[in-house]
This record gives sequence, structure tokens and C-alpha cells, in this order.
Amino acid sequence: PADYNGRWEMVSNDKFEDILKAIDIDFATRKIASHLSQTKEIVQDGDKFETKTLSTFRNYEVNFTIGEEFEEHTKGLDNRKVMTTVTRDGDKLVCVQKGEKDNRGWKQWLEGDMLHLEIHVLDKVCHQVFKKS
Ligand code: RET
Repeated sequence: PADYNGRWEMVSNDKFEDILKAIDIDFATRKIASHLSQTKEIVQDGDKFETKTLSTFRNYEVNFTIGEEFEEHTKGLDNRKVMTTVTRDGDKLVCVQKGEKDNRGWKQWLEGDMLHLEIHVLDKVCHQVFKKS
């Protein structure tokens, strides 16, 4: 399976602000957050993942085990509680976040030394690309 371990630096972030709007992030925060360069730190041990999304403004951490549903508190983002499950679809990770917002989740995969993250909420889709550093 794909090895996601490492530190990944953002190289592109398409339509992130649409996602922020879809989860009701206020205008001022959206303007700051959508211009941030994000860094992902991922520690993977088999099916267990520890992920950190780092920025100069705010950080977000989420840890999960493939196939195990857990309650995720999106602290510092939209501060909601969602029931989150991450599964594998081939070499992709597929996350479903059940809660107030329909069709919420993300997909993550590797292409060479690039990490792709597609985040979706309602009919909005954001595509982020990170380069291994
Ligand atoms: C930042 C900055 C502060 C405001 C917001 C943020 C959004 C973070 C998101 C992280 C998603 C992480 C995922 C990890 C998967 O492994 C950048 C912390 C709103 C949406 C999907």
C-alpha cells in the first residue's frame, strides 16, 4: 500500500475557499485561511495515521485507523462533530464525515512524490497538492 509518511509542503490549493464557505467559516477567517501555505505531517504505521495540517494561522490534527469510525471534532475549523470513517480504495484513502453537512469528506492519494488531497462538502470540491519535502 501507499506510504504517506513524511512532511509535505503545499504547492497548490484550488477552490479551498468554496469549502470554507460551505462549512460556514466567516468571511474574515476565509480570507486568511484561503491564502495560507499549508504543511502536512503524516505519521503512518500500517493502518494507523497521525496527521497534522500546519499553518502560520492555525493547525489541525486528526488521527485515525483505517476502517474504524470515530467522532471527529473539527476544532478550530467549523467546530462541528462528525462521525468519520477512512477506508482504502486501492491506493487511495477515502474519508466520509457524516454530520450536518451532506457529502462531506476527502480523498487522498500519491502521484510520484506528490500528495493529492481532494476535499468535498455539498457540491463543492477543493483540490490540494503537496510536494514531499
Ligand atoms: C487550516 C487553517 C485554519 C482554518 C482552516 C484550516 C483547514 C484545515 C483543513 C484540514 C483538513 C485536513 C485533512 C486531513 C487528512 O488527512 C488550514 C488549519 C479551515 C480543512 C483532510
